[in-house]
Amino acid sequence: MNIKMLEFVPHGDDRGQLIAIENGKEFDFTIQRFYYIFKTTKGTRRGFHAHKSLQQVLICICGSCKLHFDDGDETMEVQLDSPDKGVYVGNNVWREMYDFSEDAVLAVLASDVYTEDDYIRDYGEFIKYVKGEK
Ligand code: T46
Repeated sequence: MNIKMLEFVPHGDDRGQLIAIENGKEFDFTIQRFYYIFKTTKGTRRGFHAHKSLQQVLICICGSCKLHFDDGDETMEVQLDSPDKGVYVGNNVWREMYDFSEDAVLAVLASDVYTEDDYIRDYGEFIKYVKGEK
């Protein structure tokens, strides 16, 4: 599956921790967009789509959440519960985000600007898309 767990090394001292992410260091794409999901409603499940081209890195910078991934052949569950942990999500991966803690802030670094045309929001269509492409 086009998913990779990432660990960021904090610069820590007696004042606290700092994590820096620079283009070309932790993953291959150039960051074109940053967005974050917060104040999620209790019990909510988001996502339910795949991207045709977009690559992203997801980091739960506060609190925790879980992620469900599906590439049409296999599924995978990931828990993000620390700001030094991230997950790279390549294209053609169905994703759902769930079990957000009340304080969760899910930050996302993306390889491109927002384009609705890049989304596949219907699971049946996604399966046809990936099966046709493989
Ligand atoms: C993803 C997961 C992890 C924008 O206008 N600009 C943006 O950059 C984004 C990401 C969203 N939007 C608008 C589109 C919708 O009207 O914000 C609204 C909520 O977006 P969406 O329902 O797609 O949110 P999620 O949480 O289901 O999915 C988001 C990203 O869209 C998606 O790329 O991988 O987070």
